[in-house]
Amino acid sequence: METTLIILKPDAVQRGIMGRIISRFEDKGLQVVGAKFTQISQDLAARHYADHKEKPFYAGLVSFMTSSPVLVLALRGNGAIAVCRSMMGATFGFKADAGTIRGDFGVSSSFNLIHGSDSPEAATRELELFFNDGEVLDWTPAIQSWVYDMSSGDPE
Ligand code: IDP
Ligand code: MG
Repeated sequence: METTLIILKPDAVQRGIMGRIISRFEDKGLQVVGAKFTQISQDLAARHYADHKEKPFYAGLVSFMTSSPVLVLALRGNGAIAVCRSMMGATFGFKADAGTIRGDFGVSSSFNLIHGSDSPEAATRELELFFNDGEVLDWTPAIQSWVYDMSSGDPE
């Protein structure tokens, strides 16, 4: 089981499509194990996007991400990091495939609705940035034994 860090960005919150995006992940079988509605500080945005510091879009990205509240989620499931990336679609809405979140809900290059960790290392780092100890909860969904084959004792 993997846990990934998802951010429903300011445009997703302002456009009122948080619910529809969360429903896609729930429909897939991913489990919400953490959630936080917050406005990201300059410092947190800078730490989160440190790898992009030299990019021409960096200043605009930090300004966008701090401009209005976001919903930060921790999602858990089998292969959750790659599953979420594939459900998100390509970075730019106008290039993202239909059927993906970015492909279905957006057409912009910078307002692209959602962030998702891109590797296990990034997920660990980002979950620690956004969630304090005890804020990511281990709980067993009632439907787990129908989402996964639990006959071996572990989810398959
Ligand atoms: P990702 O979110 O698909 O992983 P990254 O390349 O890691 O894409 O870029 C991080 C974020 O920076 C993107 O989600 C998008 O909001 C923004 N971004 C990336 N490239 C551009 C660009 O060329 N113009 C404007 N914003 C960009
Ligand atoms: Mg990225």
